[in-house]
Amino acid sequence: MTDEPLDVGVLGYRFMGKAHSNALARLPMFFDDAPDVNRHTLVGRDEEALAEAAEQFGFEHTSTDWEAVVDEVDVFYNLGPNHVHAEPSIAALEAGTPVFCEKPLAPTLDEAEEMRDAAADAGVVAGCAFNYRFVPAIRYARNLIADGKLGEIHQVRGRYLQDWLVDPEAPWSWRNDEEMAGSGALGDLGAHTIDLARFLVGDEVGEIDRISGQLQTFVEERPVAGSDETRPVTVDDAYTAQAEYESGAIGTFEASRVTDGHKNDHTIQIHGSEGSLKFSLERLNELEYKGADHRGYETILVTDESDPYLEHWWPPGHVIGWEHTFVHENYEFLSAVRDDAEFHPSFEDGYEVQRVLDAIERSDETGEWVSLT
Ligand code: 4PW
Repeated sequence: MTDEPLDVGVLGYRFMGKAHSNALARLPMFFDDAPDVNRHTLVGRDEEALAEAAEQFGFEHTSTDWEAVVDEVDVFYNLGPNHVHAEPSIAALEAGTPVFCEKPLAPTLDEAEEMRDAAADAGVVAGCAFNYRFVPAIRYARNLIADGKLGEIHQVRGRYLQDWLVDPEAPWSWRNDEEMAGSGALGDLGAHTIDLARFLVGDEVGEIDRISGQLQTFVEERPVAGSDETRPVTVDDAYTAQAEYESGAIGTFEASRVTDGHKNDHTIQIHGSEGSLKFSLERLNELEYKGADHRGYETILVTDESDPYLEHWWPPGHVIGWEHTFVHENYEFLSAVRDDAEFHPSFEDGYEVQRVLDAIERSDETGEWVSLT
């Protein structure tokens, strides 16, 4: 345990770079007991864009050389595209530097396995940034489930729907490329739902025992921004899957980036012998709960001081948003680094999710159920 400020190096300065930098800036203002953090070095390839981002996000230094940075800082954040998750993260771990890596852990199961093993060998904190575990209403739901309020868990239903690729003219990006992303909606969105289900009911239902799934690509090529060229789309636009857990509970999962009208619709439902729960990211301050003695669902507003993380924010009813999930996960991750304590979701958790993603892809290829245990 150390009280020295932690020097953080961050690779990536786009969407996730901004979300985590905002969280680091908010921590001292709202979480008194969070470790002190220096936004030390921002890492990227384009010097001009990097300098601009560093200024905007409050970083002291920039670097185009991640290899030098992983050894120099106290904590390394890997927020780059999926194909740059493995090498820098493993190098940081080999240098004894704790790592926080965006999801999915890697584009392939082999790389995820190498990352998991590197974390185990290094014996330092290695976290996979599944931020939706840190929504207060999700924590509240997990506590209800752990208290037995739903009875025996029978069914899990999860979907994550977006629509930013429904337009065939939406430009090609690394997220459309198998080499760089691994998979499409499956890894980008489905990974979150599979992790959330593990977090909510993993203790009750165990791991997924077998799964079957299908992937579909509706738009085969997309224009390259600023040119007349197109590039092939080599990942899925959407997937569906059905699963059986070790306990015999069953689950259905789906994700899509082409579901017109759904911007960021991450919804999970849990059904047990004595009750049900529904959560939707579009109403993230609420949880719908039906107990055994209720005729229907009641809506619980999860904004009280006694609710998870909420004593740090505003009075009851003063709702929080998507960006707060990043503050909460950074608080937990950095506290674990300072205290040399356990942190979840870990690289091991990220690897377990990757096994499921890989099994769904294999099921799509063979048309068969795939066994995971
Ligand atoms: O959580 C989501 C991600 O996994 C985000 O809201 C955006 O869609 C960014 O990447 C995916």
